[in-house]
Amino acid sequence: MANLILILGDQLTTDISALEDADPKTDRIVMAEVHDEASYTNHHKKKLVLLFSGMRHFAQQLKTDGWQVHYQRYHPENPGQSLEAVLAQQIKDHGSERVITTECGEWRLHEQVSQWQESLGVPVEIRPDSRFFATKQEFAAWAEGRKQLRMEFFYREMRRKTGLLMTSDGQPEGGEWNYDADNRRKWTGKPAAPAPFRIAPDAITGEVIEMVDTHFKDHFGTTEDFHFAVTAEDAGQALAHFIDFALPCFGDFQDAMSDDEDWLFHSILSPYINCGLLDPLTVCEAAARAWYAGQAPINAVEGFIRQILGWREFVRGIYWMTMPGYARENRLGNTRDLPWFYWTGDTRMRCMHKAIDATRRNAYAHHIQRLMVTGNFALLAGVRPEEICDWYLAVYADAYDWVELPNVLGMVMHADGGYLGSKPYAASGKYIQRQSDHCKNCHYNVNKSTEDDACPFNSLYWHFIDRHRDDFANNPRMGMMYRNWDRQKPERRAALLARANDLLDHLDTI
Ligand code: FAD
Ligand code: DLZ
Repeated sequence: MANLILILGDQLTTDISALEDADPKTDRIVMAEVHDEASYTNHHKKKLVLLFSGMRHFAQQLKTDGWQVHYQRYHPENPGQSLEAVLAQQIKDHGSERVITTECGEWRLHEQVSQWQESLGVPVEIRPDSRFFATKQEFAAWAEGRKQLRMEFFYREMRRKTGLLMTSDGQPEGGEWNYDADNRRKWTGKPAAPAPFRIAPDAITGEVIEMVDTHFKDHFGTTEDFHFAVTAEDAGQALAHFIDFALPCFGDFQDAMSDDEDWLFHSILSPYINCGLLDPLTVCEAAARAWYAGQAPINAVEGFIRQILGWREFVRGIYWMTMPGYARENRLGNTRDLPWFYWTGDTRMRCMHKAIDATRRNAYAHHIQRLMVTGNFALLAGVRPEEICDWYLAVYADAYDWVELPNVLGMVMHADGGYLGSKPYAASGKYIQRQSDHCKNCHYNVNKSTEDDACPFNSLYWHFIDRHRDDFANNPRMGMMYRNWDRQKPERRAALLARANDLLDHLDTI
């Protein structure tokens, strides 16, 4: 039977389930750069380059391996500007009898693919995505009957299932499941942070950069200094670079931020893992090997593996269990628009400027910048979840709805009523001061709260606490905050709320 096998831009691996049992003699692989996928959000230019160049390299590899590949390069005048249109034309041209694909990662596209059997007039087989540790069904079975879901318990299941960092008698290596308490050090410049892995653009990437600069010039960010890997081989080198140079300090400085360093000791592997260039098990095994070989401490290796085996799987499970309703959640009733400086970085708040500027240049910011700076600010300011989710989906090279949405709507905005996290990660400027050196270079004074030059995070924090008393006062993890707030003198509380209200009225100019 002659099949069309559709491989999406974030499925760049020969281990993808759509290729299982495929026959290079009769089956035809389809890959297409299309306007619909390239423009459903304002994708960062570097993400477009990564995916289009990654797709072109992967298609070339498939052809070299003997596959028949139909590859459509992007052009605004191509007749097929959606995946469905490209498939329809291929079916017409080749009389293909069936379409095979691996389930996609976004509800938006999933809904379309589910209609294809009818619209294309041939059977469409949608196979599970086997690149995850837990199937959707396994996660749903684990979650069933639980009122709140906690990553830690799911993570332990995944440790037991995979045997990662487990002793032969089923105990966690080192005696503890979680070494997070050791992972909160501030970074003061020593040890020096390693430069991130870089690879110079080859001719294919060069062509893609030119194309993106021509046809996607209004998209966020820049293609300048593009240095991501675009092949599995080079992504493997990026993994080796991380294990050798950054993993040993990953744990210690996992929650640190710096005015001078964009990347610190993070792996910068999410863009590759999410588009298929790296396999999550390979990544976790490489980290575990470093611990067994004495090259990295347990707090670093466990902390790193937990992010992939725990958080990444956990948010994916939640996404598929709760969509499409999850995307509409707004349990804190936020109504504010996203301040314009999220797109420009043009704000006097040093930490915000630094995080947004790095995002614009690199299509990357590390977890603490996303969670405790840009995320924390949106939470405190009461930005509508839909708007802040759209921003996060657009600006990062690793962003796909399945991973971005639960992180933003659940973890950051607490818009799901605490289904994903037991308490909001709301924090004042003190947290940012403790974890970074931004405050010493800031226009605002982190030690002030009510004055004109006071750090905006301080009064906005108390405004958040005050306006959400009904939501959080009975939360055992928030009780102390309410006691602290209630202990303050009425004049002090009034001054804090006045300062916050003034900031909220002038968000675009702070
Ligand atoms: P490292 O710090 O080196 O972590 C190692 C790996 O763990 C990452 O590569 C990633 O695969 C995984 N990981 C870590 N934390 C998470 C998490 N919370 N959820 C899922 N995987 C995780 N991650 C994305 O891949 N895509 C997104 O669109 C995305 N949006 C986010 C939005 C917000 C508001 C927040 C708070 C987090 C978001 N994350 C997202 C999670 C995390 O910030 C990124 O995975 C991480 O910063 C990627 O950089 P890294 O590869 O250097 O990660
Ligand atoms: C993100 C993306 C972009 C920008 N472009 C394409 C594309 O042109 N062709 C394609 O097959 N896939 C692309 N992708 C990835 C898809 O949007 C992705 O598969 C879905 O968002 C589901 O995760």
